[in-house]
Amino acid sequence: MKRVTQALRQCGLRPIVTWLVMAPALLLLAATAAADPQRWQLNMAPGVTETSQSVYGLHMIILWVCVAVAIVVFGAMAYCMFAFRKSRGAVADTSLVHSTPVEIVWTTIPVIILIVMAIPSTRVMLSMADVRNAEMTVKVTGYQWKWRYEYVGTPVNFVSSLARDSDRTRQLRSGLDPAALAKDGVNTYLLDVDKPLVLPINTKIRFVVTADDVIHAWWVPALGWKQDAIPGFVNEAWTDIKTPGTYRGVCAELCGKDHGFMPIVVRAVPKEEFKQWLAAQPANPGSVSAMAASAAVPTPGAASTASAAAVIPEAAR
Ligand SMILES: [Cu+2]
Repeated sequence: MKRVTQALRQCGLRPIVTWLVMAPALLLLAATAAADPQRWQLNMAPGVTETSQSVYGLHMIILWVCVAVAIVVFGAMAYCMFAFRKSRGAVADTSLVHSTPVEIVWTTIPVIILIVMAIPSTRVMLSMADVRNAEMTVKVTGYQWKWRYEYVGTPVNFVSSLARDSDRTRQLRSGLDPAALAKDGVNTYLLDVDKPLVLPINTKIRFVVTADDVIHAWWVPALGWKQDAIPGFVNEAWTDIKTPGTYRGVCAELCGKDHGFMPIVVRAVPKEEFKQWLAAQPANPGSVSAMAASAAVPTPGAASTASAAAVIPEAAR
């Protein structure tokens, strides 16, 4: 090893080699630092949830399998084209045409590769679908062109729509600069809302997702999944956010003229802060889950008049 380092130093290659070793590590670091997608980002970000990180891991495994397959296949093609070229007097070998052993080999190898890839994929997909043992449930309803969030079992529910400053800026000939809406260096133009969805970290949260008019899709890349919001259907998903922060997403199903103007903002906070936030929210007796909650509270009218603290589910306390 010492001799290798010495040789590298002598020929002046040492800094280059150091950079070659360091660059992937730095890139990985940059990717983990930014949970939301960045401009010119080449790879997926690992996200901030268990699911998003397993999806990222899966994506990397499959990527490297594809790279290995590409190297073998294109390498063999390049070698054959060069080594067996006509100018060297090569004659086409017809023994491989309609050859049963060759057919068997090149069918079996891809099948084995696909089976090997299916094992980790199925594991991740099953875990993504497993909404059992959730500590709280949030109902998400898509509307043209906003989202309603209901903290099931509490009287808290509200509508989250595009932030006023983004809305003003997007108007035709508004003359306003979208770049002026950046917050802490993050561009929030069309990616900000009036009321973000606040969630506790380190909590398994189940989502039930539906829509009230047309099909929408609820998507926050940092959480690692998107879920269709379909009128008349209730789809499920879950998340367990590990890192506090603000994560942004958008509606991911073309839903009408303002499809591009119904962003999603998730603010993940420590459990204690979430409890305080939830307790401070005004009760909204108009919602279905609020009515169910008030029915569950023994003192009549308590849920609709008291603050949300009265019916915060046990898990959120
Ligand atoms: Cu939509």
